[in-house]
Amino acid sequence: SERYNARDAEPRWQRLWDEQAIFVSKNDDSRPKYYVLEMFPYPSGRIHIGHVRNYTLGDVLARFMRAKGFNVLHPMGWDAFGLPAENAAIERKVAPKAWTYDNIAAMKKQLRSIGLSLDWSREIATCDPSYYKHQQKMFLDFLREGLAEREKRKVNWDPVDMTVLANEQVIDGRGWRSGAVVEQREMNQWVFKITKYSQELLSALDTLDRWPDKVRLMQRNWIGRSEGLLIRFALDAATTPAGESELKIFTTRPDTLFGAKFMAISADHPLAQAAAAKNPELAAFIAEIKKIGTAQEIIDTAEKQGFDTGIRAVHPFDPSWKLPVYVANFVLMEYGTGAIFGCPAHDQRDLDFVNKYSLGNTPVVCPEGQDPKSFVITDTAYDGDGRMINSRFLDGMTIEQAKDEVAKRLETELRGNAPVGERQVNFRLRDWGISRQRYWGCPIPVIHCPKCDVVPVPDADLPVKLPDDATFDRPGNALDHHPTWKHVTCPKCGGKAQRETDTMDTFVDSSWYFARFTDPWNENAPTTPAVANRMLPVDQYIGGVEHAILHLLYSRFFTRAMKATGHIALDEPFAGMFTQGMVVHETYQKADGTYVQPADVKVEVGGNGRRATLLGTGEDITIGPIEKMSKSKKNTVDPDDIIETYGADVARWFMLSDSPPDRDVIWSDERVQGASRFVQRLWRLVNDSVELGKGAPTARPASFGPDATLLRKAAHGALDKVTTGIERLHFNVCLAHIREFTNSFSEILQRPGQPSADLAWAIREAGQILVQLFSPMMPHLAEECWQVLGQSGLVSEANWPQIERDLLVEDSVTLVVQVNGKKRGEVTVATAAQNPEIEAAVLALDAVKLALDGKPVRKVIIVPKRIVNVVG
Ligand code: ANZ
Ligand code: ZN
Repeated sequence: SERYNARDAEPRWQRLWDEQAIFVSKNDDSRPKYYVLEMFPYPSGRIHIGHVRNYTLGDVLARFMRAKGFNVLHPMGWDAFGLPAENAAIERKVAPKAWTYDNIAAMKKQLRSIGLSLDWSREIATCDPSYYKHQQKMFLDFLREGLAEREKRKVNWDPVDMTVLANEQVIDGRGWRSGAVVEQREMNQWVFKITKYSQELLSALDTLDRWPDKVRLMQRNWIGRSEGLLIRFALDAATTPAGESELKIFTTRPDTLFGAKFMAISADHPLAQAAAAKNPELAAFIAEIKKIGTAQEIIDTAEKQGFDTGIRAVHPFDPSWKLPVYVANFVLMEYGTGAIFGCPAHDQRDLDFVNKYSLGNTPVVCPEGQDPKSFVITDTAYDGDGRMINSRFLDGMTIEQAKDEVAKRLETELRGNAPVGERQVNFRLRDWGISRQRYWGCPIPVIHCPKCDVVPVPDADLPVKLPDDATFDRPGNALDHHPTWKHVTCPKCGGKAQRETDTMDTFVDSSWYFARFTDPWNENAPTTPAVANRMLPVDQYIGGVEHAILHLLYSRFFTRAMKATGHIALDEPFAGMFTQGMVVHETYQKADGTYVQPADVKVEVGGNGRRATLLGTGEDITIGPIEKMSKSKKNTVDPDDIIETYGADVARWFMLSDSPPDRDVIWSDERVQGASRFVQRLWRLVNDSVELGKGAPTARPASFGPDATLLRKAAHGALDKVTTGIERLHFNVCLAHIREFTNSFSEILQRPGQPSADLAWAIREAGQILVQLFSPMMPHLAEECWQVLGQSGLVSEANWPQIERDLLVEDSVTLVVQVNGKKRGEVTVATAAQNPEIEAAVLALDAVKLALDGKPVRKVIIVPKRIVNVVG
């Protein structure tokens, strides 16, 4: 038979699948549903190899579940708002909308060429008014429900992109895109009240047992729950500015109160402001430390600095004990109360601080087994377990007991009418600031009226559409510059008013697209609740671990907020989550350090290992480390090139073959070529099997001879293993089983002579099973083979083969044979063999006779399925 020609076959099958709408899923389908979703792409212009991996993983599962009889929902769309479109507008003078839709068209073509089983009838682009109209509606619903609010906030301002950034978009104090040093500004911002759900978002993580532990842990840490105590420290009146009398702190370690050496407050704390009013030096210090901003990484790494305000606080358990109050750069206003007491012996930051300002330390927790008298702290704080020391009435207690004792005493002690201490749970999670000063995003549908303040845009006026004629000739928000767009009349009083010109963070767009996919045709509402509730949750979501925190957390919040506003009736959007590894590749550098593309390098394996030279010039090239594919390192491969050269099936097979899907896979041309050879091998094998299976009877033979049984066992064994492998997403293991089965299959096909009728039947069966097994991974080749097998219809629509469990039973077992406890050999017997049979087989072994050396057998001990010990 001829070689398999992917270039001819692949587009042909893609067209056919399309024409017959094979992968379109209907909402009124009565079969059980299965929702497979991969994170939808940003339309940057080109599909990259990471997309190919992501979508192939999802596609294998989708095709498999379809064959298993599910109504599979496998949609695709575009996360289409965002900065790059505006940058393109600035750099290339092309409108963001045109740029985006051109990219979508180009990428859609690329996606089609991969042969994905996608339901394109549900395609959505988040920049389409028919999508963001509903997002605006939900914003207004959230506003009514108290889940959206306007708030004056200190924000990270990117002076180059001229926009507010979320904390996570600030990396090492710089904007994630512009790289500019981020400034702090107070601005009116729209926020979503995600913190209303802090505890719920945390607790529900325990129910997500089909999520990676790693991701759940990251979310837990991000939410950051801590149990602690609020303590009101009295301030020494003589040292305190008028109007101030106490300092409220939050601590998770009230047990360490007797080790306190100082108090510290944030530069933004009102007490700091009050003290600075009379102290220019302090005011200057505050101005200085505010420059470093609020980004967590910076604060954690910056040198600890403080300034003594002169104010003294009174220890809650000892009126004569006065503690100095510092303004310190490591205390954040946004967490707890913006004030702390410092216990240097047991907190590293506090220790660094006292060591700088010579305030000393007193250990109050002593590790078990350590003599308290010799326990001193110098440079390393002790944060482990132990018993209380130097702590008066707490001495001898465990940390937990001491925490409880302090809480009890301070809870019951009153000052004024209020208790001095109060137990409190704090979360690190902040409300989600969604305002962005950008054009290419979803407009926030409110109007600012000088008389009526903030007025929601009436539902009937939605969507608030972006103007198509924005200009990008100066920095800042093009919506704000637009000559007419923002000028409107107030819907309430009819007076002159202005539209909100902030647009929503693009994370909002991706927080509910999975729900929209369930009924993207509904023009009147974001979802059709009855449909959404039936089709959700997403059964398997697949994407990069870079979205492990924000996107997933925001989506979990959004689902709850949509439930609160009646759009949906569930809490958790993603029942199963899978984070895929990256595609990585070696890097190649010239002597001058510039990177060159893999395509321009020749790698040879010689006596001294691998050596690389530049094609053409023969210049020496340094082989660098294996890294994530990136444009800057030039270690990318273009999916189009691969598909053009080898076909989509080869690219898909390679993506699945080498590593478990959650690990990185190293791109290797040799292995891609290996996959390509395997495709031809399968093609030949299937054709040969048709040839040899020709004489097979239509009816299943009443019995099978040894060869046929061997083949049937191999086929059903592979079927069994691939089935569970796909269910567990162990795709690389599945591929190994398919290869193994291919080997046994071709061995049998190569036997000389014409196969008997039963073997011919088994060959035909094995051919069918083989094609179905690889059909989720290499669907085009599988369709082509399916035809060769003489099957009617499409393999994409065939039911998954039934496993004959009887064939999976191992019919022989191998036992270790010992004589007087020493291993002498092995024996293989029928699984069904009884003890006398086994005994006879063992005693007949030469090795056993030799070891017994003529002595009589006293006993034979048989450990079923494992060991036979002959005692002589
Ligand atoms: C005294 C103490 C002694 C503390 C000790 C720790 C160890 P988590 O677990 O993250 O909630 N803290 C409280 N508010 C702060 C703020 N706004 N900025 C910086 N630090 C703040 O951390 C709680 C601990 O972080 C609190 O407990 C407080 O220091 C500090 F041996 O109080 B601790
Ligand atoms: Zn008005």
